[in-house]
Amino acid sequence: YTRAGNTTHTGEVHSIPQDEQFAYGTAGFRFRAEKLPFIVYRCAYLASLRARQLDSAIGVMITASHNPAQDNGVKLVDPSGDMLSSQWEIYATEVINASDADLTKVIRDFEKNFQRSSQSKIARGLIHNAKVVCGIDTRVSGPHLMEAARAGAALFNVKFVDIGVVSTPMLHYSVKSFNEPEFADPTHQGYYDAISGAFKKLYEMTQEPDGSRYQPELIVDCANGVGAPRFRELLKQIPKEMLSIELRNENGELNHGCGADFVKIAQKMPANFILTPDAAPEPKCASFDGDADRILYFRAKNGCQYGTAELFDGDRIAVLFATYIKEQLDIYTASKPRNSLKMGIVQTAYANGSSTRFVREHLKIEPIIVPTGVKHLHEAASEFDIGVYFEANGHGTIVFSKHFDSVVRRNASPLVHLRRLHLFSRVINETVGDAFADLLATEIVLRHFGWSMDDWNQKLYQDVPNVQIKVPVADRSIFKTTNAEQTLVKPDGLQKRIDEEVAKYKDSRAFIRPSGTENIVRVYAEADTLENTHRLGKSLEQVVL
Ligand code: NG1
Ligand code: ZN
Repeated sequence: YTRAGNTTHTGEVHSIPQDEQFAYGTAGFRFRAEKLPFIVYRCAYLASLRARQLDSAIGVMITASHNPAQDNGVKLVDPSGDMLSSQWEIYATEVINASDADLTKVIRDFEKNFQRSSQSKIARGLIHNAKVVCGIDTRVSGPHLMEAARAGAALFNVKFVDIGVVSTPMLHYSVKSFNEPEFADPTHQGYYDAISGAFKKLYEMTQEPDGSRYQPELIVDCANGVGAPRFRELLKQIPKEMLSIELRNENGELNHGCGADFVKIAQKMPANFILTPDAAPEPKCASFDGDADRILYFRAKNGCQYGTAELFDGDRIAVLFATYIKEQLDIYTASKPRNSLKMGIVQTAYANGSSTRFVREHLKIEPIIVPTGVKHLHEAASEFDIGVYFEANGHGTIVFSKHFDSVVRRNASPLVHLRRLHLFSRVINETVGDAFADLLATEIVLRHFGWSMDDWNQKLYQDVPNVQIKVPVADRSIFKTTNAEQTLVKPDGLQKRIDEEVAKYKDSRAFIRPSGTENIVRVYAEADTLENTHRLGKSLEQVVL
């Protein structure tokens, strides 16, 4: 697994130039699968080093999420199931970018540094828990990359645990479970039991209000990815009377014409779904992405172009969760004002303007806006006792503080709203956004309020019409932003032109930022009508070109 001898899953050597540079982006390293064997090998080696340094399990997830089937990627997961620490992202970049000739020296320097901190522990026989835990998604290149990871971890003689084909959130959950055995059993079954167990208990405690319009039927688009086999297994734990779910897009081409990213960007019904609401309506649908860390709800949109989907996106799920939590918290705070729990909501600039307004005006919470990338959202959300974070694309979860632990989880309170909060926090996968967990949590809350899709739509807020356009560019690094990516500072003069275009429309908002994962610039625009949104989007596309 060298740059020169980078052997791919097809058995060919796809050698990598000695000076080709790679960066650890918001999604780790992600490219065409041919590039990855030597990258995965070095990443797993680095994971083994970190595992020894912290005497903990460290995760290696091999996936390219919503990208096409030919791609793959790798990212590392820290002991509590969080994303890798920023300092180690820099180390990862350094180790991957070394030439074959320099690698031994780079590695030796690292080992010297890190052994110094872990040496005494090793000497005292205190290294028991160091291991590299590795999972893959359903791509054909996965098993070969798993072997590259195994070889990388072996370099430093650290135990390697292959957990097979899993969703990204399952890998995060397993890593935390290995390090905190009281959290859950570190197996697929352990994850299913923990999440579905909390769901079933909370279901029993949830009373549908009189006149409830909640429907337990749901059709799920699995993006032909890992959600299909793994969610099918999880659902075996949940009685049909509680949730009646039909899975579609289980075995076709990964992310092709389906999946959460497709539905979000195209705002269209995915393949194998009825396209019009007239024929036989499919009232409630949801879509996972390829590695099942994102989820969107949707349905066919009335009175629109054939195939148009009405989205219930990450913002709407976040607001739904926050509304439920606030209801429980308000009852609690009324009785214990001095031991209050603080809830925060974190969004990015892509959040629909109406959702931001709703949070501010109705939930009375000032939303925190951070740059794109789960890492930023997770970090900001961790400042609260209950930190709800979601990207509009459906990646999100809720994180809970130590104070929450002691007030809610460790205190077996007889108060029903606290027990609800406790169980809700266990349905949620607090390590990372999880399509399965978020789906179960959404269904619980809709049932609690007695809401249909119509209710969920009408009782919160109406989305401002919006559009997202991908504009291919030669060099996206010339675009520099500030103000949580909402203002362009480079190239000179562009922001002024954006402002001029935006000023031509009512209720408008727009920004342009370089993608961190693709060689494109993204244009985002909102305006009073869909037509105006498209006009504004098009004119901004011209500004970039
Ligand atoms: P980029 O390509 O930087 O916009 C995309 C998503 C992010 C995040 C990452 C990681 C949008 C607008 N951007 O980032 O939210 O999910 O991929 O996969 O959806
Ligand atoms: Zn994903």
